Amino acid sequence: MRRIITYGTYDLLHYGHIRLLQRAREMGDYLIVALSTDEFNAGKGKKAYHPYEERKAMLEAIRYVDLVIPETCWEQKRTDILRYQADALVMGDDWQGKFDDLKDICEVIYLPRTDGISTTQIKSDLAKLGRKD
Ligand code: C2G
Repeated sequence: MRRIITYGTYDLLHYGHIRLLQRAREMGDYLIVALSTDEFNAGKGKKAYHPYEERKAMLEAIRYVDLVIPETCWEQKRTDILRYQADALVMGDDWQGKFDDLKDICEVIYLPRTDGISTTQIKSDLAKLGRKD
């Protein structure tokens, strides 16, 4: 069984996220998503619209996702990969090169991001709508 792992915040879930998860899952037989906790996001200077438990429930409802675990720090990837016996770490290419240090224990694959959509874009578009009302 080829096991894939990926990391992210997955806030305001959108088709860019879904396409990443679908492509990641199709690279193996089992997909683990390490989901940023609210506390970890605070450290990234991000405040998710949906709290962790809601973001986790949404990911668990996606057919491509087999397991959701918490991401509490940047440094846990190596431990996660070994603990969950991940064969590949898959991320969008906005992270190109950032995780190459893990190539000694698994494949590291960066997939093209989906253009034209992001959580930030959604928030800014909605804010504009709010100003028009
Ligand atoms: N993504 C994508 N296309 C988009 C938006 C996001 O392919 N239009 C991908 C990102 O490249 C990432 C995943 O979807 O692989 C989740 O994106 P975010 O929730 O924005 O995650 P991020 O803030 O990048 O956190 O330790 C790594 C971090 O937890 C990653």
